[in-house]
Amino acid sequence: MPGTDNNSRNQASRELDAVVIGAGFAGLCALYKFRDVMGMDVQVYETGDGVGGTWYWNRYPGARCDSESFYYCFSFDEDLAQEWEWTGKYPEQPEIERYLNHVADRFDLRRNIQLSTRVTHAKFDDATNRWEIRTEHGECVSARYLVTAVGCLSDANLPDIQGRDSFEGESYHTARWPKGGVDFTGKRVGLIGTGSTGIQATPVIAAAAEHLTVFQRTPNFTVPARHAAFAASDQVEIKKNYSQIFKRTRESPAGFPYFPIDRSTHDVSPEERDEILEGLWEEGGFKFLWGGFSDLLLDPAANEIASEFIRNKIRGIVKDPETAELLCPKCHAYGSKRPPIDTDYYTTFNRDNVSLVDIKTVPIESITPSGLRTADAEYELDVLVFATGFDAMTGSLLKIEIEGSGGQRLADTWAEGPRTFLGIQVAGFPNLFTITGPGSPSVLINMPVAIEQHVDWIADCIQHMNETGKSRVEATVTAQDEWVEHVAEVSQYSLMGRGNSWYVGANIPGKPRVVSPYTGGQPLYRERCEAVANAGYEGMQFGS
Ligand code: N01
Repeated sequence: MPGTDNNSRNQASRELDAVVIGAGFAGLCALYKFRDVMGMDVQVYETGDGVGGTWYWNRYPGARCDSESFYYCFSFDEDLAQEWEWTGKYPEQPEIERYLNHVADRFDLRRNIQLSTRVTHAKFDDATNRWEIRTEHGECVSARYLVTAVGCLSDANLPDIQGRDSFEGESYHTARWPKGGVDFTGKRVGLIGTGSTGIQATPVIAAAAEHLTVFQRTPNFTVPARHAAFAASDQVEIKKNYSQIFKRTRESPAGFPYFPIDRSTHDVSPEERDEILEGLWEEGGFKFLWGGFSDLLLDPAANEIASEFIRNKIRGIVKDPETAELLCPKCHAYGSKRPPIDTDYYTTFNRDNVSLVDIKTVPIESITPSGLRTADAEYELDVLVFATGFDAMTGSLLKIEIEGSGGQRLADTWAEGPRTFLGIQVAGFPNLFTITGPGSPSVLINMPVAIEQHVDWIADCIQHMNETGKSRVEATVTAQDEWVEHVAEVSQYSLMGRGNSWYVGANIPGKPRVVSPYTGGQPLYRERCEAVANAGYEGMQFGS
């Protein structure tokens, strides 16, 4: 059995204060807060054989964070922030994985983390107000609280393409990449998917492979990252300003230490507008979306101006006009799908060893033992890469068989789409807390900021229960219904819910189409969470 060195392996009927599922950013943060700050008895279970979550699994070539390193990290410990040295602006996967391992060691978290252990079942007992949690190894523990830290983008989506398993070459999903890497030398590689992952992986695979064929269903807008290494003076400046940087990440709409500019695209002349967009393109990163104009995600006409600006960049960069036009998104607004940022994506299509295949017009018919077949061509491949994304927001939660009060199943309760109160609690599932759950800003803001806010809020709620002698808490149906309605209403003002993306579950056949993340921005969301807590957890009912 894997992980036998872990301490809780033989304690099948252990009584815990909390079980946390997942040892990525969220699980590590929760363990630290609950155990070291609150003094709780906590056990973390993690499927992987290392900590890191997203940054453990996504080790594909080119994997790099799209948020800047110095604020894509924990703020809960000043010394941690001061001692860790980020090497540059956008850290690569190994660097973030190292950081999270450092956090696990620095706070001695590993002694309460059981690796290589998937939680399969969780059942709430109304008689004891406790969760009974079972793992794939047959262990069973009891906990007052069940806290899910399973990630929003962790359930890899391997599309059900005919003949998929008949392929005789190597095939990999980007989120299940082998630890030793993949040698592409002299190989013909096919890559399916042009989301953030495919866009990061394409240039790196192209540089190593004999030939890379990118199978594109939907072209995507991407803006250059402009990655740069930090100079020693950058480090000094960041560390000097850390308290201010972290404060700003908690106050800004997207959890970055920057505030969006309050200026409409229509407030300036076309020349000035182009100059601003050009400046943002040169600067690179997410700022293109919110650093120039405030209406790109609100006004289709404003959005179209930015969209056309990017299309013209593609036409300028990609030498073959037919390929350039294929790479130009024309059916969705910029930002209606999560915008990628890239390093050399479009220029990669100028390489002789790279070709682009439009599978929207001529779909994939099947995967064959020797490659892939579309309606009009056969592609001989040695390696097939699936950069096909995730069953986002709900996939990993629903993989666990969760039974709440009265034996109701989470999968049934969410059959028409997820329903939560603040994205943290679910009516009918007492003492369950979902870190960055659907209905919270989660993926739309800088994740460590979203995670720390949830962990703090959950800890305060548990503290309130301890002080008032309660052993059971759950959202009321009324409060949950109102929140779900609010999330849906707010989403109507944004273009984010209008693309066929994982934001709305459109990437998974048969998944109910619901805008899962809260699009109202961090300040409004935090205000609401604080108001609920300050009113004695209004909208939640307690029992003993
Ligand atoms: O997944 P995606 P991703 N046949 O769902 C295509 C985060 N992230 O892994 O658009 C053919 O965005 C699909 O086509 P279409 C980030 O939040 C962060 O790239 O559905 N194609 C699409 O092109 C991101 O948004 C970072 O038509 C199929 C692609 O696969 C999220 O993760 C880095 C298909 C999937 O794109 C997910 O990104 C990377 C099929 N059957 C990712 N099924 C960093 O910040 C799907 N596709 C580091």
